[in-house]
Amino acid sequence: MKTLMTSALPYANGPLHLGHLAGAYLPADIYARYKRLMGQEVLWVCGMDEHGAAITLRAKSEGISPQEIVDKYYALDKRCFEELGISFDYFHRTTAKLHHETSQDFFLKLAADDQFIVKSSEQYYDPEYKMFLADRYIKGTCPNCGHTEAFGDQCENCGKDLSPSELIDPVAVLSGAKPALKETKHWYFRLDKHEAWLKEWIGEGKLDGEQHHDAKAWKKHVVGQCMSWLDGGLQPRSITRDLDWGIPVPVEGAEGKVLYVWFDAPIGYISATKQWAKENGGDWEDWWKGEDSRLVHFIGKDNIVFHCIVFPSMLKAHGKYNLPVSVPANQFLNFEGDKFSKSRGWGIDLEGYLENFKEFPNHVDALRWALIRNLPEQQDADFTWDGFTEYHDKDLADKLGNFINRVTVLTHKYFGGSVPAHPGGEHNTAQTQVQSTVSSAVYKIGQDIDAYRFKDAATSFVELASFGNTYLQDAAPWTLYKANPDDPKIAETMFDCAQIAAALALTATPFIPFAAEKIRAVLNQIPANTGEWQLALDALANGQPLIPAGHILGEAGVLFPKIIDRKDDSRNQIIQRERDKMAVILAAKETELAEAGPSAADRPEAKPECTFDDFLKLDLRTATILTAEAVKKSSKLLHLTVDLGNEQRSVVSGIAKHFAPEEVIGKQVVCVTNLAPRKMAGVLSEAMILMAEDEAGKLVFVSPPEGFGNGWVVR
Ligand code: B3M
Ligand code: ZN
Repeated sequence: MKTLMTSALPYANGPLHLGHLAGAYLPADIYARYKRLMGQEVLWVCGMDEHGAAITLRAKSEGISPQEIVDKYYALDKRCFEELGISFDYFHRTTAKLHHETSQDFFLKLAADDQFIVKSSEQYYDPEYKMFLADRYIKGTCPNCGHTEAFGDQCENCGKDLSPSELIDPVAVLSGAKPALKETKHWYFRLDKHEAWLKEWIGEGKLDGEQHHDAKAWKKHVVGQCMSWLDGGLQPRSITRDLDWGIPVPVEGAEGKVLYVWFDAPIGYISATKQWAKENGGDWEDWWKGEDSRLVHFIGKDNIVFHCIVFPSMLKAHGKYNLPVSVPANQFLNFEGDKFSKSRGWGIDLEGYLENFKEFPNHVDALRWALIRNLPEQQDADFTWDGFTEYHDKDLADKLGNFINRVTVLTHKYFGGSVPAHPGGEHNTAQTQVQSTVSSAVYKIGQDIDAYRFKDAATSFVELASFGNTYLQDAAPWTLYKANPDDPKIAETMFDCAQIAAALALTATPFIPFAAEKIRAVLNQIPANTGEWQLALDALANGQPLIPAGHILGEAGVLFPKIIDRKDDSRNQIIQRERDKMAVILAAKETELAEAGPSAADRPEAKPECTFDDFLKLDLRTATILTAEAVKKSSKLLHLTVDLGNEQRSVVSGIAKHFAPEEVIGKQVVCVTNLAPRKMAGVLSEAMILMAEDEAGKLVFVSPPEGFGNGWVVR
């Protein structure tokens, strides 16, 4: 079985940041590298998404042509991906002639099969620019959440899929004019005709009555988003736009119209495969239609519907194409507690990281590793420079690098660098604890990667490195050597450690490919080859060593110089410069907030109306905090005892980031006393203290004025 992999085509309208890497590219790279090491056939295609209103808007704002924009970002993204070790088999672009032809042919086939309806409708038109207002050319208030800067195709605040006509108080982005409504016609893909089979395919993994994939193996948030879309009912979907940048609609009567970017972009996966086949003598159709080929889409969560509902419907409507067996969409990565924001300079883009960290040892692997250890696989995650430092120093320097270095140094010291024979003979390793630990670790890391559980795979990798360090420390060959340099236990220990080191060097490759090559060099091994992981599994299963006795190791060295290093602060200074940039932005934001004062827009959204009876259900009473202490397993919680007049209660409150325990003792508060008791971080909470949150997110007590007694009812 071979695997055709795709990663979401990045829009060519701006730089990529760490969040993009953690979403559709780094997970896919781990997967592709592993599959190749297992000797399994993989083709991984991607490319630039170079059409769409967002690009023409960017071109207008930079005063250059759309082609110049896409050329700029194609070159930038391609270079950044290469430097970061993102090992696509082909990186195409949707302005390529072959893509235009492929998309137009796809359109014509669907048109011939009556998969479209042509409808005229009134659309917003900019009287000044004399153009219809598609998607990003129009902004207005989101009908769903009230966000005043929602686009004509999506509200970036609540993520709702919109059409321009749904916007409240629409405004033309370019001219600022109030748009007029004008008649125009568009081609609509009959997505509604696909609702029934999609429900069965997404919900049960079945296609035309056959089991197509394991629906339970799909991520819950992917299935959830699709099912809520499907439950809302599918409508015919407009797939043409009145724009002058894009792929011309290849039929009579469509002058001045182009294919909607989300119609042609996924076809970009097909044209990329075609281009690869053209240049490498492959059979593109076999990858897309062959029975022995499986399709996997790697994306971020904002692209789920397009990859699980719209594109599969297009493929099914066209006929004979395989549908994806998995779409392991990641959630979002935030940066230091907030969303990445180019406009606010919050975050770091790939180009910026590669430039600012180029003096940092192993800068690419350090970033890859920090992202992998904190991937937003099931829920959003937060990248922090503290986390970056900790993952690098604890995992890579202290555990991995330290172990490889010690094994090499000691093998040179006791055996002249030659891996000693295991006293019980090489086949003896089949029964040793080390052999079974290494074997199950190499297998588990692979199984986790195969199941898109990359964080678990990385954790198992770290556990193997920790096992190596513990095994070496417990064996203490340096003590044995002092007592008796010929103690066979020394040879056994160093032979076993060489096996653990070899397993680490091999299994590091999908995660930190450049450092893995360096580790292999220290072990005097060439970079891991296609199929080598499978060969390692076979060897381990047969009790064969990964590194045979007599193998001469290379020279030891410090593979990962630590960031927090008393003698050399240079690496930490590189990070400190990034922290300083953040501090400037945060200070500017606080000044802006202070000057602007509280604005209605900052207020959290009002909750839905409730009845007076709802309110009467709450039992609110005054109380005094008697004791307060931190909760061991949490940085956010304090454990309090409150006096309610006729009784005392244990309360757990999320205020530890705002108040020290000693600050709150004696405070008079208002409590909700009839919530069901529950445990938080293992501590029982029998009431809740009312707090208010100011614009900057600071908590303050909702306290009665002086002189209140405890247990007085608040109504
Ligand atoms: N460029 C959207 C995005 O970057 C789009 C992905 C296309 S994949 C076919 O989020
Ligand atoms: Zn919204």
